[in-house]
Amino acid sequence: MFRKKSYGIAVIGILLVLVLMLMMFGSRLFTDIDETTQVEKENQIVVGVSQLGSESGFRTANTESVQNAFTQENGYFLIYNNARQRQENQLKAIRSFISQRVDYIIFSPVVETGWETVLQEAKEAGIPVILMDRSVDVEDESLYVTCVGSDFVEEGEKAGHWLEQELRKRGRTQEPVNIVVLTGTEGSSSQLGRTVGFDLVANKHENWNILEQKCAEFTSTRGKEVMRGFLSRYPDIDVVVSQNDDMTFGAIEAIKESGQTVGVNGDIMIISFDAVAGALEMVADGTINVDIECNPNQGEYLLQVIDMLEAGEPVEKQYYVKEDVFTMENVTREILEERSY
Ligand code: GZL
Repeated sequence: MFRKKSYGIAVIGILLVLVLMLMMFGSRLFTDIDETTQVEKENQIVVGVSQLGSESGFRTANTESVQNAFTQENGYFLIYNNARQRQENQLKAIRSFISQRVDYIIFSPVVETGWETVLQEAKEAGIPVILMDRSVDVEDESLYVTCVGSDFVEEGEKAGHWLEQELRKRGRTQEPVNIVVLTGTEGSSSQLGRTVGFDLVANKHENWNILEQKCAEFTSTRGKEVMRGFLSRYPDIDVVVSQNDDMTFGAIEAIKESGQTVGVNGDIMIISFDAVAGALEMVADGTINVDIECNPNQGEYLLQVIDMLEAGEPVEKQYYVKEDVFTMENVTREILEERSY
Protein backbone atom coordinates (compact mmCIF):
# COMPACT_ATOMS: atom_id res chain seq x y z
CA MET A 1 0.00 0.00 0.00
CA PHE A 2 2.68 2.45 1.05
CA ARG A 3 4.81 1.66 -2.00
CA LYS A 4 1.84 2.22 -4.34
CA LYS A 5 1.11 5.48 -2.51
CA SER A 6 4.72 6.75 -2.94
CA TYR A 7 4.66 5.80 -6.69
CA GLY A 8 1.45 7.75 -7.13
CA ILE A 9 2.96 10.89 -5.58
CA ALA A 10 6.05 10.55 -7.81
CA VAL A 11 3.93 10.24 -10.96
CA ILE A 12 1.86 13.30 -10.02
CA GLY A 13 5.09 15.24 -9.31
CA ILE A 14 6.58 14.34 -12.72
CA LEU A 15 3.34 15.29 -14.49
CA LEU A 16 3.25 18.66 -12.66
CA VAL A 17 6.89 19.38 -13.73
CA LEU A 18 6.06 18.45 -17.36
CA VAL A 19 2.98 20.72 -17.39
CA LEU A 20 5.01 23.62 -15.96
CA MET A 21 7.77 23.10 -18.61
CA LEU A 22 5.21 23.02 -21.41
CA MET A 23 3.63 26.23 -20.12
CA MET A 24 7.04 27.92 -19.98
CA PHE A 25 8.61 26.70 -23.25
CA GLY A 26 5.81 25.19 -25.27
CA SER A 27 4.38 28.53 -26.39
CA ARG A 28 7.89 29.83 -27.18
CA LEU A 29 8.52 26.74 -29.30
CA PHE A 30 5.38 27.30 -31.42
CA THR A 31 5.78 31.07 -31.39
CA ASP A 32 9.41 30.74 -32.47
CA ILE A 33 8.38 28.52 -35.41
CA ASP A 34 5.50 30.79 -36.31
CA GLU A 35 7.57 33.92 -35.89
CA THR A 36 10.47 32.44 -37.88
CA THR A 37 8.19 31.35 -40.72
CA GLN A 38 6.42 34.69 -40.68
CA VAL A 39 9.75 36.56 -40.62
CA GLU A 40 11.12 34.41 -43.45
CA LYS A 41 7.99 35.04 -45.52
CA GLU A 42 8.23 38.78 -44.83
CA ASN A 43 11.89 38.91 -45.87
CA GLN A 44 11.44 36.79 -48.96
CA ILE A 45 9.46 36.88 -52.18
CA VAL A 46 6.60 34.42 -51.77
CA VAL A 47 5.84 32.46 -54.95
CA GLY A 48 2.89 30.10 -55.32
CA VAL A 49 3.51 27.45 -58.00
CA SER A 50 0.77 25.20 -59.36
CA GLN A 51 2.39 22.39 -61.36
CA LEU A 52 -0.04 20.41 -63.52
CA GLY A 53 1.22 16.95 -62.56
CA SER A 54 4.07 14.45 -62.74
CA GLU A 55 3.11 12.52 -65.89
CA SER A 56 6.42 12.50 -67.71
CA GLY A 57 10.18 12.84 -67.62
CA PHE A 58 9.77 16.35 -68.95
CA ARG A 59 7.44 17.26 -66.07
CA THR A 60 9.79 15.89 -63.43
CA ALA A 61 12.64 17.98 -64.85
CA ASN A 62 10.41 21.03 -65.16
CA THR A 63 9.44 20.75 -61.49
CA GLU A 64 13.07 20.29 -60.39
CA SER A 65 14.03 23.36 -62.41
CA VAL A 66 11.46 25.47 -60.58
CA GLN A 67 12.30 24.09 -57.13
CA ASN A 68 16.02 24.67 -57.75
CA ALA A 69 15.33 28.28 -58.74
CA PHE A 70 12.95 29.49 -56.04
CA THR A 71 15.08 28.64 -52.99
CA GLN A 72 15.47 30.44 -49.69
CA GLU A 73 19.10 31.14 -50.64
CA ASN A 74 17.81 33.00 -53.70
CA GLY A 75 15.44 35.01 -51.51
CA TYR A 76 12.24 33.10 -52.17
CA PHE A 77 9.60 31.32 -50.12
CA LEU A 78 8.12 28.65 -52.44
CA ILE A 79 4.62 27.26 -51.97
CA TYR A 80 4.33 24.32 -54.41
CA ASN A 81 1.28 22.27 -55.41
CA ASN A 82 0.98 19.25 -57.75
CA ALA A 83 -2.47 19.25 -59.41
CA ARG A 84 -2.23 15.66 -60.64
CA GLN A 85 -3.52 16.53 -64.15
CA ARG A 86 -6.79 18.01 -62.81
CA GLN A 87 -7.77 21.59 -63.66
CA GLU A 88 -9.97 21.84 -60.58
CA ASN A 89 -6.92 21.19 -58.42
CA GLN A 90 -5.06 24.00 -60.15
CA LEU A 91 -8.02 26.34 -59.65
CA LYS A 92 -8.08 25.44 -55.93
CA ALA A 93 -4.32 25.96 -55.60
CA ILE A 94 -4.42 29.35 -57.32
CA ARG A 95 -7.31 30.50 -55.08
CA SER A 96 -5.33 29.32 -52.07
CA PHE A 97 -2.32 31.34 -53.24
CA ILE A 98 -4.59 34.39 -53.60
CA SER A 99 -5.96 33.96 -50.06
CA GLN A 100 -2.38 33.61 -48.77
CA ARG A 101 -1.57 36.84 -50.61
CA VAL A 102 1.54 35.46 -52.29
CA ASP A 103 3.71 37.91 -54.25
CA TYR A 104 3.57 35.94 -57.52
CA ILE A 105 1.59 33.03 -58.96
CA ILE A 106 3.26 30.72 -61.47
CA PHE A 107 1.40 27.84 -63.10
CA SER A 108 1.57 25.44 -66.03
CA PRO A 109 -2.07 25.23 -67.25
CA VAL A 110 -3.08 21.62 -67.86
CA VAL A 111 -5.38 22.82 -70.66
CA GLU A 112 -5.73 26.19 -72.41
CA THR A 113 -9.32 27.07 -71.50
CA GLY A 114 -11.31 27.71 -68.29
CA TRP A 115 -8.97 30.20 -66.57
CA GLU A 116 -10.66 33.61 -67.03
CA THR A 117 -12.47 33.73 -63.65
CA VAL A 118 -9.57 32.70 -61.45
CA LEU A 119 -7.14 34.93 -63.35
CA GLN A 120 -9.56 37.84 -62.88
CA GLU A 121 -9.58 37.08 -59.13
CA ALA A 122 -5.74 37.15 -59.08
CA LYS A 123 -5.74 40.43 -61.02
CA GLU A 124 -8.22 42.01 -58.58
CA ALA A 125 -5.99 40.81 -55.71
CA GLY A 126 -3.06 42.57 -57.40
CA ILE A 127 -1.06 39.34 -57.75
CA PRO A 128 0.93 38.99 -61.01
CA VAL A 129 0.46 35.64 -62.78
CA ILE A 130 3.25 34.06 -64.83
CA LEU A 131 2.56 31.08 -67.12
CA MET A 132 5.14 28.30 -67.32
CA ASP A 133 5.53 25.69 -70.07
CA ARG A 134 1.99 25.76 -71.44
CA SER A 135 -0.28 28.74 -72.09
CA VAL A 136 -3.91 29.82 -71.69
CA ASP A 137 -6.52 30.89 -74.25
CA VAL A 138 -8.04 34.09 -72.82
CA GLU A 139 -9.62 37.14 -74.49
CA ASP A 140 -7.96 39.56 -72.08
CA GLU A 141 -4.19 38.97 -72.18
CA SER A 142 -3.70 41.40 -69.28
CA LEU A 143 -4.83 38.50 -67.04
CA TYR A 144 -1.26 37.20 -67.08
CA VAL A 145 2.04 39.03 -67.15
CA THR A 146 4.07 36.68 -69.35
CA CYS A 147 4.52 33.08 -70.49
CA VAL A 148 7.85 31.24 -70.30
CA GLY A 149 7.64 28.12 -72.46
CA SER A 150 8.02 26.55 -75.87
CA ASP A 151 6.79 27.38 -79.35
CA PHE A 152 4.77 24.21 -79.84
CA VAL A 153 3.67 25.04 -83.39
CA GLU A 154 7.33 25.41 -84.33
CA GLU A 155 8.06 22.07 -82.64
CA GLY A 156 5.37 20.42 -84.77
CA GLU A 157 6.73 22.05 -87.94
CA LYS A 158 10.25 20.84 -87.08
CA ALA A 159 8.88 17.28 -86.98
CA GLY A 160 7.20 17.76 -90.35
CA HIS A 161 10.28 19.28 -91.96
CA TRP A 162 12.44 16.39 -90.72
CA LEU A 163 10.01 13.91 -92.29
CA GLU A 164 10.05 15.87 -95.57
CA GLN A 165 13.85 15.65 -95.70
CA GLU A 166 13.93 11.96 -94.68
CA LEU A 167 11.36 10.93 -97.30
CA ARG A 168 13.20 12.95 -99.94
CA LYS A 169 16.43 11.12 -98.99
CA ARG A 170 14.59 7.79 -99.33
CA GLY A 171 13.03 8.80 -102.64
CA ARG A 172 9.52 8.43 -101.16
CA THR A 173 7.98 11.68 -102.41
CA GLN A 174 5.21 10.11 -104.46
CA GLU A 175 4.19 6.76 -102.98
CA PRO A 176 1.76 6.78 -100.01
CA VAL A 177 3.27 7.33 -96.55
CA ASN A 178 1.02 6.04 -93.76
CA ILE A 179 1.26 8.02 -90.50
CA VAL A 180 -0.32 7.59 -87.07
CA VAL A 181 -0.14 10.25 -84.34
CA LEU A 182 -0.11 9.78 -80.56
CA THR A 183 -1.32 13.10 -79.17
CA GLY A 184 -0.86 14.52 -75.68
CA THR A 185 -3.47 15.78 -73.23
CA GLU A 186 -6.44 17.07 -75.27
CA GLY A 187 -6.61 20.86 -75.25
CA SER A 188 -3.13 21.42 -73.84
CA SER A 189 -0.92 23.97 -75.60
CA SER A 190 1.62 21.27 -76.40
CA GLN A 191 -0.95 18.97 -77.97
CA LEU A 192 -2.66 21.77 -79.90
CA GLY A 193 0.56 23.40 -81.09
CA ARG A 194 2.40 20.25 -82.13
CA THR A 195 -0.67 19.02 -84.02
CA VAL A 196 -1.15 22.33 -85.86
CA GLY A 197 2.56 22.57 -86.67
CA PHE A 198 2.89 19.05 -88.05
CA ASP A 199 -0.36 19.38 -90.04
CA LEU A 200 0.90 22.62 -91.64
CA VAL A 201 3.67 20.58 -93.27
CA ALA A 202 1.66 17.38 -93.83
CA ASN A 203 -1.03 19.28 -95.75
CA LYS A 204 1.57 20.14 -98.42
CA HIS A 205 2.08 16.44 -99.23
CA GLU A 206 -0.78 14.60 -100.93
CA ASN A 207 1.01 11.26 -100.47
CA TRP A 208 1.12 11.65 -96.66
CA ASN A 209 -1.83 9.73 -95.16
CA ILE A 210 -2.51 10.53 -91.49
CA LEU A 211 -4.44 7.33 -90.77
CA GLU A 212 -5.46 8.32 -87.20
CA GLN A 213 -4.59 10.71 -84.39
CA LYS A 214 -5.45 9.52 -80.86
CA CYS A 215 -4.81 10.91 -77.37
CA ALA A 216 -2.45 8.92 -75.15
CA GLU A 217 -2.26 11.52 -72.31
CA PHE A 218 1.55 11.99 -72.50
CA THR A 219 2.07 8.70 -70.59
CA SER A 220 3.92 5.53 -71.60
CA THR A 221 1.09 3.24 -70.43
CA ARG A 222 -1.47 4.94 -72.65
CA GLY A 223 1.10 5.23 -75.46
CA LYS A 224 1.45 1.44 -75.51
CA GLU A 225 -2.31 0.85 -75.37
CA VAL A 226 -3.11 3.32 -78.15
CA MET A 227 -0.26 2.01 -80.33
CA ARG A 228 -1.57 -1.54 -79.92
CA GLY A 229 -4.90 -0.28 -81.25
CA PHE A 230 -3.24 1.40 -84.23
CA LEU A 231 -1.34 -1.80 -85.05
CA SER A 232 -4.54 -3.85 -84.91
CA ARG A 233 -6.29 -1.47 -87.34
CA TYR A 234 -3.46 -0.56 -89.73
CA PRO A 235 -1.11 -3.30 -91.04
CA ASP A 236 1.19 -0.95 -92.97
CA ILE A 237 2.16 1.99 -90.76
CA ASP A 238 5.27 3.81 -92.01
CA VAL A 239 5.63 6.60 -89.41
CA VAL A 240 4.63 7.16 -85.77
CA VAL A 241 4.50 10.78 -84.60
CA SER A 242 4.45 10.66 -80.80
CA GLN A 243 3.99 13.99 -79.00
CA ASN A 244 6.28 13.07 -76.09
CA ASP A 245 8.98 10.57 -75.21
CA ASP A 246 6.94 8.79 -72.54
CA MET A 247 4.27 7.84 -75.10
CA THR A 248 7.08 6.90 -77.49
CA PHE A 249 8.54 4.42 -75.00
CA GLY A 250 5.17 2.69 -74.73
CA ALA A 251 4.56 2.76 -78.48
CA ILE A 252 7.95 1.17 -79.23
CA GLU A 253 7.17 -1.64 -76.80
CA ALA A 254 3.88 -2.30 -78.59
CA ILE A 255 5.51 -2.25 -82.04
CA LYS A 256 8.23 -4.68 -80.98
CA GLU A 257 5.57 -6.98 -79.43
CA SER A 258 3.85 -7.01 -82.84
CA GLY A 259 7.04 -8.36 -84.41
CA GLN A 260 7.80 -5.19 -86.37
CA THR A 261 10.99 -3.11 -86.06
CA VAL A 262 11.48 0.63 -85.48
CA GLY A 263 13.90 3.43 -86.22
CA VAL A 264 16.62 4.23 -88.71
CA ASN A 265 16.64 0.78 -90.31
CA GLY A 266 13.22 -0.35 -89.09
CA ASP A 267 9.78 -1.00 -90.58
CA ILE A 268 8.35 2.06 -88.76
CA MET A 269 10.00 5.48 -88.38
CA ILE A 270 9.67 7.11 -84.93
CA ILE A 271 9.32 10.87 -84.50
CA SER A 272 9.23 11.94 -80.83
CA PHE A 273 9.16 15.14 -78.72
CA ASP A 274 10.86 16.26 -75.48
CA ALA A 275 14.38 14.72 -75.96
CA VAL A 276 14.76 13.44 -72.38
CA ALA A 277 17.99 11.55 -71.65
CA GLY A 278 16.50 8.06 -72.03
CA ALA A 279 15.08 8.97 -75.44
CA LEU A 280 18.35 10.51 -76.63
CA GLU A 281 20.04 7.19 -75.87
CA MET A 282 17.50 5.64 -78.26
CA VAL A 283 18.19 8.31 -80.87
CA ALA A 284 21.90 7.52 -80.58
CA ASP A 285 21.29 3.79 -81.15
CA GLY A 286 18.89 4.40 -84.04
CA THR A 287 15.68 3.25 -82.31
CA ILE A 288 14.16 6.75 -82.50
CA ASN A 289 14.73 8.53 -85.83
CA VAL A 290 14.36 12.10 -84.54
CA ASP A 291 13.54 13.80 -81.22
CA ILE A 292 12.27 17.38 -81.16
CA GLU A 293 13.52 18.93 -77.92
CA CYS A 294 11.12 20.55 -75.47
CA ASN A 295 13.26 22.24 -72.83
CA PRO A 296 11.90 21.88 -69.27
CA ASN A 297 14.64 23.99 -67.66
CA GLN A 298 12.51 27.10 -67.22
CA GLY A 299 13.38 27.97 -63.60
CA GLU A 300 16.23 30.34 -64.48
CA TYR A 301 14.07 32.12 -67.06
CA LEU A 302 11.31 32.54 -64.46
CA LEU A 303 13.81 33.92 -61.94
CA GLN A 304 15.00 36.52 -64.46
CA VAL A 305 11.42 37.56 -65.22
CA ILE A 306 10.62 38.09 -61.52
CA ASP A 307 13.90 39.99 -61.04
CA MET A 308 12.82 42.32 -63.86
CA LEU A 309 9.33 42.74 -62.39
CA GLU A 310 10.80 43.45 -58.94
CA ALA A 311 13.03 46.11 -60.54
CA GLY A 312 9.99 47.66 -62.27
CA GLU A 313 11.34 46.75 -65.71
CA PRO A 314 8.95 45.89 -68.59
CA VAL A 315 8.73 42.21 -69.60
CA GLU A 316 7.75 40.56 -72.88
CA LYS A 317 4.43 38.74 -73.18
CA GLN A 318 6.19 35.54 -74.23
CA TYR A 319 9.66 34.06 -73.67
CA TYR A 320 10.66 30.93 -75.60
CA VAL A 321 13.28 28.59 -74.17
CA LYS A 322 16.11 27.36 -76.42
CA GLU A 323 15.42 24.00 -78.10
CA ASP A 324 17.17 21.69 -80.61
CA VAL A 325 16.36 18.77 -82.90
CA PHE A 326 18.26 15.55 -82.24
CA THR A 327 19.09 12.79 -84.73
CA MET A 328 21.76 10.09 -84.80
CA GLU A 329 24.03 12.61 -86.54
CA ASN A 330 24.19 15.15 -83.70
CA VAL A 331 23.63 13.19 -80.47
CA THR A 332 27.17 13.02 -79.10
CA ARG A 333 28.42 11.05 -76.09
CA GLU A 334 29.14 14.43 -74.47
CA ILE A 335 25.51 15.51 -74.85
CA LEU A 336 24.33 12.22 -73.36
CA GLU A 337 26.73 12.49 -70.40
CA GLU A 338 25.87 16.14 -69.69
CA ARG A 339 22.09 15.78 -70.07
CA SER A 340 20.44 17.20 -66.93
CA TYR A 341 17.06 15.58 -67.69
C1 GZL B 1 5.52 20.47 -73.20
C2 GZL B 1 4.82 19.86 -72.04
C3 GZL B 1 4.44 18.47 -72.34
C4 GZL B 1 5.62 17.57 -72.61
C5 GZL B 1 5.16 16.31 -71.99
O1 GZL B 1 5.97 21.71 -72.86
O2 GZL B 1 3.66 20.59 -71.75
O3 GZL B 1 3.78 17.99 -71.19
O4 GZL B 1 5.93 17.44 -73.95
C6 GZL B 1 4.48 16.83 -70.74
O5 GZL B 1 6.17 15.40 -71.68
O6 GZL B 1 3.64 15.91 -70.21
